[in-house]
Amino acid sequence: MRKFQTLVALIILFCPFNLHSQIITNLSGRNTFTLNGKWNYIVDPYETGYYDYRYIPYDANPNPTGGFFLDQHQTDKTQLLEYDFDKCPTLMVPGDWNSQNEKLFYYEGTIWYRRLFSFKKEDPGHRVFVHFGAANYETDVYMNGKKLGKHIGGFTPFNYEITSLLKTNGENSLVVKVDNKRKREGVPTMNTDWWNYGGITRDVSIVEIPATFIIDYSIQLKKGSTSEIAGYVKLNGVAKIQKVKVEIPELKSITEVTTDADGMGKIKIPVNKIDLWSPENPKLYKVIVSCETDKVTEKIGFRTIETRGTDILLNGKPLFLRGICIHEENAMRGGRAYSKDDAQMLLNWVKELNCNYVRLAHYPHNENMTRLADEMGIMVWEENPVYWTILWDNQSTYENAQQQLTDLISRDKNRASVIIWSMANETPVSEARTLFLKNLAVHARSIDSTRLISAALEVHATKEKPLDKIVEDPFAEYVDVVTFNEYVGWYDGLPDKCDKINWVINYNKPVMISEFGADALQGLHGDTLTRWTEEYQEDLFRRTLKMLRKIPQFKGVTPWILCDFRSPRRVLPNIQDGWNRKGLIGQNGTKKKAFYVLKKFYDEMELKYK
Ligand code: GCB
Repeated sequence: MRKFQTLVALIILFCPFNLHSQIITNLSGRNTFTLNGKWNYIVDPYETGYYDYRYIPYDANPNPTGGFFLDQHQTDKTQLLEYDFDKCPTLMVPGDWNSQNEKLFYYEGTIWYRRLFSFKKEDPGHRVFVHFGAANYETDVYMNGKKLGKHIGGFTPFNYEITSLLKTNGENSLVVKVDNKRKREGVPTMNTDWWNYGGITRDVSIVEIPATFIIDYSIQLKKGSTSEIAGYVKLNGVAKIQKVKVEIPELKSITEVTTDADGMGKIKIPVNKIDLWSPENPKLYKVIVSCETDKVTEKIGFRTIETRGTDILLNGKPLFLRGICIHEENAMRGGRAYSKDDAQMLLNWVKELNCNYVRLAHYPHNENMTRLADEMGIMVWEENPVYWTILWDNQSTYENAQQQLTDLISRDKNRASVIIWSMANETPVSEARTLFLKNLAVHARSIDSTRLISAALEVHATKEKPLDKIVEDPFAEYVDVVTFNEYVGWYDGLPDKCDKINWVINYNKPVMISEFGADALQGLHGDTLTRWTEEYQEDLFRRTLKMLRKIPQFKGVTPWILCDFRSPRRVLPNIQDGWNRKGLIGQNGTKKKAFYVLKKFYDEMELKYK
């Protein structure tokens, strides 16, 4: 154990990805060419294209012969080729494979994708990258027969430089192996209560960019300050030492700094009067970041988020977070959500509930969600997929979890809407788990000191006092907001149990409830004691909200969940049929009765905190 602790501490101190991730920030501000659309695919459950018959990866063999699926064409009729992408069917990218082809509905394994494309650079001196919004879970990328790299993690972006491999006259072939097999050492691990959608689930783009370019920047108000914007600009390329300029025209602000030999320039921007971002006023400023060789523009909002005692303060003012949990799924399509339209549909419902906040459970959602949340004035909790029973003692599992968290923070650090990074969900307390989460929290703070840290914890009771619900967790010491899931009235007794609960929460910190709920099949009616009916769910919502108001530090809640969602764990015929039915909105988009109970509660809380 001690050895593991030292190891993790060393990883945190010396890991190179600790500094800044090499993902191109603000892709939408860049010159991109989409590779979305139809991709040919091969289903490869035995990974025949990856391993030879001795189960050695072709990648490990300098002269591979045999089945490696690198998109060769049959030019010599004597050559043995046992695959042919040209004759294969297609899948849409972005999109999960499960909802596109009935035969792939339950598939967990490898699929090879191939996309041909021609690309002419605007400027011959420019560099070119291929960028993936996400692919679940393990992805190997090959361009014109050469391996670009392997990415692990189903919900975060990654990119590779292809400048030297790109044919600017003629066709290029991009081959991508995506494997969504669940793994014991993975993050998440084997067991989750959501569908393990596989495939290239988010946008794929080619990015053309100057030889030395602005790869990353962080531009946010300094923690607790409304008079200083603090951050950095980072260049990538040979001309690392340059004058960098950050302009915010509406504030008449121009700040210049010279980057160092690593391409890094720290920025401090004094501001006089700034219109702060909030749900009531989701103000975004146009920010222009430029250097001698590059320029990029983005809309950024500025706000502060802090805690004081048991309060959460947005721009210095105490608030109540009126939230709802969301999975990255379009319930009506029964597949992963990925588009702007999907995000708009989900966040419109959030607004209808009169929420000012969402919990994006249980993994990083696509970027459309946080960008739209910025515009619509919805605060966001984002979560690392450290869910349930991760291998706490495994070093590579820790590294994987930390990398995913790093990449999430890197992607969304300029989103005013994002106020909380969640380290994990419902993890069983043990020494190794608490150390794992603590190290993640220390890491998150080291790369983003401006936001709050939390995790969805659990609640317990003793045999002697079953009605005393205790929230006590060694990880609570490391969070800004003590947050927990509870299911009194569903997994734990009947709804009237809510009326008898005493809360034992001895933390002088704000407290939020990250989940509560009950399953109801939309359209199924009965009395309040009949499981699966809308009336049961409605009654449970009424009683739970009343119960939670008794917690003195109660500062927010995100009931479980906005929409019904697919889960292979949910097998009850005619009720669940592969769906978790705790949504306030059914699979067909119809609102259940509990939706209106929650809305009424939020209308009241809005008035109370005006
Ligand atoms: C939980 C989990 C969530 C499940 C939910 C349920 O506590 O955090 O992922 O889907 O309960 O419906 O049981």
